[in-house]
Amino acid sequence: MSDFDSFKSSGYTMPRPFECAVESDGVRQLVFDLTKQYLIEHEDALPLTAKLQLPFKDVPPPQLWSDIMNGVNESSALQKLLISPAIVSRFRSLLDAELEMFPISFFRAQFPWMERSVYSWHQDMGTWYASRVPWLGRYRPVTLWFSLNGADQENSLDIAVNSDRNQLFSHSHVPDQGSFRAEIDFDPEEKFEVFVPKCDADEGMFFSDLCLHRTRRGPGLRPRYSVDIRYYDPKCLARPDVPISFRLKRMYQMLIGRSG
Ligand SMILES: O=C(O)CCC(=O)C(=O)O
Repeated sequence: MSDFDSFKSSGYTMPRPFECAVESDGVRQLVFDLTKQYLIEHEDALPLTAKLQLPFKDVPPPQLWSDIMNGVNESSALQKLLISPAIVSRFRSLLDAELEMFPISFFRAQFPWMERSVYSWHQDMGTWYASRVPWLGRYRPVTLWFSLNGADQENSLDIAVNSDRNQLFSHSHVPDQGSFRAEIDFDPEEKFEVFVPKCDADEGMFFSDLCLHRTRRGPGLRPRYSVDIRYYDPKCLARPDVPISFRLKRMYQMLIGRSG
């Protein structure tokens, strides 16, 4: 099935490779430079991707996570990856439209022992719908979850298949994360089939802004690095069903000019 057909029918696509190793190596090098002193012993000659798959010797200082997140998210290397032709052209064929980059496109370091890097069930739109930037909730960006060092069934994501039903659930605030918890009164694992992607470095999958998903917390001291890359069609407006309480929260946040 093509990406387009699978996205339309189930709200996500299978992981596939992207030809952007030059750009993603720029990001990998930055991550490696920041983490190398904390990794288990290794040969210098090891390929960069393999270096990023090494576990840490020990739990590194918590500041390391913030340093990587800030260092990479503010880097020109990440910007180059976000606009790499291989990535933009795949968004274009998926959306078949003029595209704009959505301003929320983040590098993520998943350290299994760090609660703040493990996200529970949420829809991406729920994380920005009630933010202080009202225009974000007007569009339907698609997320490309792009892997920098591979992910397997232990440490990737749970994707609730067919959970994109034009319904946005209320989302509540999670300390140190943001509006990342869907307020749902059902267990997505009981209601939906759950797809757990497995991918190599430089592979990625698309999913919709209303698709329920969560982090799978990996084992041990092995980090997982990914980038959420988002583009949207400015002609396609979001019209999901939203509970009145979440609509009111959005109005309130807009009035007081704070994010929720
Ligand atoms: O990479 C992850 O574990 C989850 C990221 C995610 O769901 C998000 O940023 O919306």
